Order: sequence, then C-alpha cells, then structure tokens
Amino acid sequence: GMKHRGIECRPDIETLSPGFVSVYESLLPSDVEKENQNLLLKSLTVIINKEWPNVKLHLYGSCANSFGFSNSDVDICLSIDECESKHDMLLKLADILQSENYQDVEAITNARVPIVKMTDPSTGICCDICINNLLAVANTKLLRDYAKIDNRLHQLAYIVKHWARSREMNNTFEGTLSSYAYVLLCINFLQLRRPAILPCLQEMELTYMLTVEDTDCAYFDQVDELHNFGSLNDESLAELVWGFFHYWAFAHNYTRDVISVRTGCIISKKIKNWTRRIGNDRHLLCIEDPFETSHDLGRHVDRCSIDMLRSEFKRAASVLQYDQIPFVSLFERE
Ligand code: 3AT
Ligand code: MG
Repeated sequence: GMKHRGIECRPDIETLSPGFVSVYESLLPSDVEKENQNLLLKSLTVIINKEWPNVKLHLYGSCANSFGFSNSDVDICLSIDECESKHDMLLKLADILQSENYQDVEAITNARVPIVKMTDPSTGICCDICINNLLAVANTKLLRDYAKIDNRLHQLAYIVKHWARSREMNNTFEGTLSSYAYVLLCINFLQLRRPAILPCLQEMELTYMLTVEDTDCAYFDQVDELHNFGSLNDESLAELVWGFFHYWAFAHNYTRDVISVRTGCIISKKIKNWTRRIGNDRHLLCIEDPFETSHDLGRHVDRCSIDMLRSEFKRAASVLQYDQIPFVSLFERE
C-alpha cells in the first residue's frame, strides 16, 4: 500500500476514486442555476443603479470562486467611491428591495461585514449584499485562479466542503470553520504535496495587483500557463481525500503551526505572534488569510470546537481507512 507519513493507507484506495468523483459531480451547480444567478445579478444591477448610478456590482464568494454548491447563496459586493455611510445605504437598500417584492429582506448592520440579506421569490436564491468589501472580491479571484490550475483542487474542496456541511463543521458561530477557510486548507495541502500539485501564486511574478485600503493583493494570475503544473504528481482524488483527513487527524501540529497559502508553506505561530489568546482570537487552529495576513481565519475555534473538529477529522480518516463504501458514510449524519 501507499505510505503516508508512516501509516499504511488501504491498498484498494484507488478503487474509491470513481465513487468520490460521482459525489463531486453531483454537487456541481447546473447551467440553469448559474443562469438564474446571472439573471438575479442583472435585475439587481438595474434596481440599484436607479438609486445609485455609479455603484458597480461584483459577485464574490462561492458563486464566483467556482466552489459553489447548487444551493449556495449568492454573495454580492457593491463598490462605491463617495462615502455615504454604509449603515444608511444598507437600510435604504433594504427598503428598496422590499418594495421590489424580494422576500425576507433584512439589514444586518452590526456585523463585522454589514450586509442586507434577501431571497429571490421566483428562484428561491438567497443573496447577501455588502458594500466595498473589495478584499473579498480579490480573495474570490485568488481561489478561482487556483482552481483553474489543477482540477484535483476543485474535486477535493467540494468533497471537504460537503463533508463539513453534512457533519455540521461549517459554522464560525459554533467555533468551526468557514467554507473559505476549508478551501484555503485544501490549497495549502496541495501546495505541500511532493511533487507539488499547486504552486504558490503569491511568490511568483506579480501580474495582478489590487490595493485595498492598506492591503496589497498581488499574485501571478496568468494561470493558463500553469495547466500542467501538477502533472508530475499522479495522486488520485481518493488518495488526496484520505491524505487530507489523515493530516488533520494525526499529523498537523496544532500547538506550533499556521497554514499559509501566501507562502505555500506551514509557518510557525511564533513568527505571527499567535501563541496565545488575544481578545477573542484564540489561535488554536491557525489559518493565515492570504491577503489580510494579520487575520487568523481559525480564530473562532475554541477549546470545545477544536475537540469536535479533531474527532470529526479522526472519524473521517477512519471511515476512509476501513469503511467499504466510505463515499456514503463520510457524509452521513448519525
Ligand atoms: P458557501 O458555498 O456559501 O458556503 P462561500 O465561499 O460563499 O461558501 P462564505 O459565504 O462563508 O463562503 O463567504 C463568502 C465570501 O466571503 C468568501 C470569501 O471571499 C469571503 N470571506 C468569508 N470569510 C472571510 C474572512 N474571514 N476573511 C476574508 N474574506 C472572507
Ligand atoms: Mg457564500
């Protein structure tokens, strides 16, 4: 069998790949769903530009980073130069959307990223709208560009996101991780395979540059040139899924390490000064945001949820090691 850090992987691991590929394919949104999202964006553009002619609408999050499920919400960012207060603008927007007959309109103005939430009655699509959150637009593009390099990222991240949702490990309010964080874990995992499956785009020639407030978002975005990058590594989807959960169950050093897509490495909590709790940031499971590098995307993880996460990673690893049909039980809720 394949050796992974001293543990024997099941010898028939290869035979599991078709099952995982089917799960992956079943999660992809259909063309109709993507078309509905685009139509919604068009109607909203008309409505919003009637009141604010200079506002541009950007899709971000999973409907634009290519990691969306068929029932993922649509995340929209409005960009505006002149500074009307965000708070007032969101309240006005909520009124307008309500009068246009969108459902469940709600302005959430006291969050870290203030938003208006609503549902499109004809398609049931849920939509979050925020203002001037251009870092999210940039990190959306980064994820989308990584996904173009090697399809195994797309496959692995869909399996991991689906697992996280099914096992209720995808909620920052409960101390687990956001979808965004899980995709970054997958990117870093593939950067660290040997031979590497993904490069580190932020360490290459900087062909894309955007400065948002004081943060530089820069990386190599001519990814069409990299479509052969991972071809020296022939690991299958099943091996990677197994390797991912095995790593998080047994190999990750939770006291020392920080996952860093920016460097393509694992770096130390010491360098980041993330060795102890600071305010509400506990730094128990550390994931550096690729652009806002002072931002730990695992900061919501607490003593209790870290135990839940680790036992879920162990459950997944053991299902993958021993279960006859792991691509069913991996996602089962008991
Ligand atoms: P779902 O399919 O909706 O679960 P998603 O990728 O849309 O996945 P979220 O809805 O959690 O994920 O987040 C929407 C986007 O907001 C994703 C990312 O571009 C940005 N984002 C989320 N959390 C953070 C964060 N902590 N820091 C910076 N950007 C973030
Ligand atoms: Mg989303």
